Parts: sequence; C-alpha cells; structure tokens
Amino acid sequence: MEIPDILKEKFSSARRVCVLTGAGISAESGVPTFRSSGSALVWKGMPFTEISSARMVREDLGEVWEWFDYRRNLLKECKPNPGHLALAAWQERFDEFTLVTQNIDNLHRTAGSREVIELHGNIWRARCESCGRLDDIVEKESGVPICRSCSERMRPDVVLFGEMLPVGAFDTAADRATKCDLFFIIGTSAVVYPAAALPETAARSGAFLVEVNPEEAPLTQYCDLSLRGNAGDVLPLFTDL
Ligand code: BJW
Ligand code: ZN
Repeated sequence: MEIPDILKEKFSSARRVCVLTGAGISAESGVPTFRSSGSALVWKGMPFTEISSARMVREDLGEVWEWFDYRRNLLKECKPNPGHLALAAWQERFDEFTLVTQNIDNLHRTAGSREVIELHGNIWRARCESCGRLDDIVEKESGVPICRSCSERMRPDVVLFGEMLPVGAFDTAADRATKCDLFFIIGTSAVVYPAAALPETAARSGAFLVEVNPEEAPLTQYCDLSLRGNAGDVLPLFTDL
C-alpha cells in the first residue's frame, strides 16, 4: 500500500494531530477484538455486552473479576506491535499530539506513549467501590479484592456499559478533537458512545478524517480517506514521511 499524496501532504504539514484507537490496533498483538464478522465476543456463553456491564458488577462482581482475571492472563503474553510503536513515535513529531484509546490493555504505554487518554480505564488497576482508592494489579489471587483503606469491595477500574467515563477524560479528548487538523480513527468499529462521537466532533471543526481498518465501519462514510489494512502494516508507512 502507498499513502496517498493528499495524506502525505496533510501529515507533513499538520500541527495538531489526534488519534482514536480501538481493539483492532491490539489485534496483531494477539488481543481479541469485541466485534468480528458481525458476532460479539463471548465468554462462558455470555456475550461481552452482558458481562462487561454495570448490572453485572452489581449482581455478580465475582464473575466480573473472573472475566477480567482471564483477560489479564491472556494479556501477559501480549507485546506492543509495530502499530503501537509507530504511534509512540508520532508523539515526538507534532506540536500537539493526542492519543485517545478505548483499549484497557495498556499496550500504548508499554510501547512508549507517554500521554494516553484511556476512555475506558485500565485492566491492570482495581478501584474501591466505596472510597475510590486505586491499586495497580501486580499479583492477584482469585476472587474479589478488598480495599486496604476501607475494607469495602474493589472492582476492575474499567468502564462498562451503562457507566460514566473517568472524570475529565472525555472532555479533554473532545477539546483536542475540536482543535486538531488531522484525526485518525484506528482499529475501532466506532459504535460505542461517547467515544464514537469524537471523529464527528473533529470533522465538524474542520479536521481531515483518516480511517485505518481492514474492514468498513459505520463511520467510513464520514472519513476523508480510508486506508484498508492492518494497523501494524499501515502505520509504519508514515515513519519516513
Ligand atoms: C483492525 C485490525 C487490525 C481488526 N488493524 N484494525 C448514544 C447512543 C446510543 C447508545 C449510547 C449513547 N451513549 C451511551 C450509550 C450507551 C453505551 C453505548 O455506546 N452503546 C452502544 C453499543 C449502542 N455507552 C455506554 O454505556 C458508555 N457510557 C456512557 O455513555 O455513560 C453515560 C451514561 C451512563 C449511564 C446511563 C446512560 C449514559 C460506556 C461504554 C463503555 C464500553 N466499554 C467496553 C468494555 C470495556 C471493558 C472490557 O474490555 O470488557 O469497551 S465495550 C467494548 O467496546 C470496549 C471497547 O473499548 C469498545 C469499543 O470497541 P472497539 O475498540 O471499537 O472494538 P471492536 O471489536 O468493536 O472493533 C474492532 C475494529 O478493529 C473492527 O472494526 C475491525 O475491523 C478492526 N480491526 N483487526 C486495524 N489489525
Ligand atoms: Zn476503599
């Protein structure tokens, strides 16, 4: 694949660049996506929309922990791929570079990205339901961890369906989307709100919208350009521009 000339020009002259990533950027690292070929990720017979929900946290937090323990175990084997590494290099390149991710896998940080707006939290952190204490998860036994400050239950520090995003995270992302010249939508089906509203916000403010995805997504029709390929193949092509 060749980067089209118009995009080469935009990329070379852009001062403010914003990127929204989703599960697809981690696919080549071995992390499963949520929605592939029209079917939803399933665990123990439950679609992820059920287990990754506010209702499930209320009704069966033990099961929710089991689901996230299972996924953290898978992630232990996963390393950043050339797509993550290319984006880490972009932070040195522009006057302002904003990386917004819906991923909870921490692979952008492992790849060297310093400032990452994590809209949906981080799977390597636990949060107390009562006092809000945050703990990194290093070695975890099975079951529901108990808060060392107030002895209440801790939960994964991730944003599930029906839950609010971390305070300030979406506002900062929306502000950067409003101000950027170039907005990349990488490896996301962009169907989950409010994250899916960011490309539209950027476009309304005049940004050039570029999608990197091997498949079409509902947002494709609003993009100025679609690069059909895997993030790990496409993003390194920008390195020498
Ligand atoms: C590749 C590739 C390769 C493959 N290279 N690409 C407005 C309208 C309608 C509904 C709502 C609305 N506002 C809010 C809602 C409700 C809900 C929502 O959006 N529902 C829609 C699904 C209809 N939103 C919420 O509940 C949010 N909260 C909220 O709005 O709070 C306010 C509120 C509170 C209370 C009441 C009412 C309002 C929270 C959403 C949190 C979502 N969390 C999840 C789970 C996180 C924990 C976990 O991991 O289990 O986050 S859902 C899941 O989807 C996960 C992802 O971050 C998110 C997005 O998925 P993503 O990343 O796009 O992945 P896929 O699999 O969908 O796509 C992968 C793509 O990659 C594909 O396109 C592939 O082709 C591509 N690909 N290989 C590049 N190599
Ligand atoms: Zn506590």
